[in-house]
Amino acid sequence: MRKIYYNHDGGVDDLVGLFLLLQDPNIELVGVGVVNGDCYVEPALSASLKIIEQFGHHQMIPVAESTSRPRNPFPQAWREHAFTIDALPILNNHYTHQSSMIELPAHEHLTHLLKDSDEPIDLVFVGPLTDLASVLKTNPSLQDKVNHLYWMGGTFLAEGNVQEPHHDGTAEWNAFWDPEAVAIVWQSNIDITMVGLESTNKVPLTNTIRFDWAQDREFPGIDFLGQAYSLVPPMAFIQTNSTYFLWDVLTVAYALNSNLAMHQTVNGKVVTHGVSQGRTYQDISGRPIQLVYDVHHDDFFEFITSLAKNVKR
Ligand code: AGV
Ligand code: CA
Repeated sequence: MRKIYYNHDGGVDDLVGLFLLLQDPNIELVGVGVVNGDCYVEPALSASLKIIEQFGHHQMIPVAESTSRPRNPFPQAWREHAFTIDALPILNNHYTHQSSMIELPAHEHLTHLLKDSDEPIDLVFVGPLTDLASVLKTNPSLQDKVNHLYWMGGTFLAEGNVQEPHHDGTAEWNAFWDPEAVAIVWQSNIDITMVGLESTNKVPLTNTIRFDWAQDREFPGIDFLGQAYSLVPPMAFIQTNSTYFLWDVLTVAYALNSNLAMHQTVNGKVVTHGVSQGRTYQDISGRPIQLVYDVHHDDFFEFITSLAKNVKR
């Protein structure tokens, strides 16, 4: 069975990504790390445990809290979404606190998982790369235990999604949170698929999608999608700084099914300091990255909807 490790930072789509990984019978989710990034980590951990217990088909999945800290923290308004997800009645009606928290920081937990595994593991990171950078700093040889890294982050477009007063707007947020971590991970020889803004820009949350999910809400998994995404604003008329895309969900879906999107190899570098910090850019001397630059939009939504229907009524 293919092994996947998931490291997320507690946003709405991070938690939906966890939910979807639990619905695929063809993979083994070997561990989860939760970073104090696009969330407050306490409710994000608690919500992760509830999602595993409620929607995890009796899988016991170890969850560890990250000790990673930002160079550039996320806006508070976004981080607060985790409190609401954790409080959703559909995550609290049966909760019995059975899921297990690991007493190690996430990067140490990941170190052990890689060391102890006979076969290489696939990593899915949908927040900053800090925990993986920490693993590689102390145990560089563990890069050989990574089969493939799928990362939601970065962009080679001129425009990123950071709008902060000390920055020029060229970076994507997960790279901006800890640019040095991107540089460290990119120095390794790990095979990297980067789900950049090129493709995630093509899967905004829209009111049509919300409406479709609402029609199917007798399926508990579809109801969960609808409730979770009710916290965030859709693409209605124009894109704003808070417009929500299915960034991490596309990353998870692509890791599970590479037919859903298109990729090409690009040589990339990252800016670690100054007004463009976190910017990823093409450079012939950069390291090869498999960039997911486009997506089969309708196939993607069909894929996640059918996974969500694996939760029994
Ligand atoms: O840059 C995308 C990353 C993804 O991992 N996150 C959200 C996803 O979890 C940061 C982010 C960018 N714009 C946002 C974000 C927004 N409008 N709301 C919340 N988070
Ligand atoms: Ca995220």
